[in-house]
Amino acid sequence: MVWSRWQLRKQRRFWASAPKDLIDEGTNGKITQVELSTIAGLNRTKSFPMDWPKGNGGTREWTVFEIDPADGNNMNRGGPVDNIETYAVIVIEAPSAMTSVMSPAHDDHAHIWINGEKWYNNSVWTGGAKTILHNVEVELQKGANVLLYRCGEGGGSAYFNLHFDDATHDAVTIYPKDATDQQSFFDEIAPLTPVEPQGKLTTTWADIKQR
Ligand SMILES: [Ca+2]
Ligand SMILES: [Ca+2]
Repeated sequence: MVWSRWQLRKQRRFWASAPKDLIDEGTNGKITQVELSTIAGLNRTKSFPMDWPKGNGGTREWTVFEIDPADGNNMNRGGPVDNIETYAVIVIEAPSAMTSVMSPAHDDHAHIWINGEKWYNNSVWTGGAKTILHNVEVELQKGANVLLYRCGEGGGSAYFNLHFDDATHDAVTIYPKDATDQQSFFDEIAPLTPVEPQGKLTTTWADIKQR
């Protein structure tokens, strides 16, 4: 699976930062993380860099990056290895509205938004690379669905990944597809039809409780 992503260093651990909107902070209010999980918000990232204060990891503009699903440290890309948060985005082009089963595996606190709605919030490590503990039904709409995956890494391994059920993978096209950088990613999603706005603010569909 290919991801475009930000990797952000934090000064505090994820349990303190999870309630914070680091996209809002990193862009000085230009965009929120909820807005980033929409085509309109994603397109707005063309026009400004992420600009962090000193001691917070510096500027970290996003790029296209393919994670290795078998690598338990696939969040690490040459930056700090602990106390970081990563934001990753994919665009899922669906031929029709569909109910899909989403299966994330991840480190220490994961949040997933689709089309401006929060579908997943789990503060507990799922146990290792490719280890799935939660299969979550999500609604994809006809057109270009945006999925935003935020993952906090507190220590040890630093992992995130997800897959959908086979029927979904057979039906949809996931972007980045052939893109290798920001420009080619925007070029390949430009012809896609955005999903219809849902007309409601973020709702947390599933709050996964500690087992
Ligand atoms: Ca680590
Ligand atoms: Ca960890």
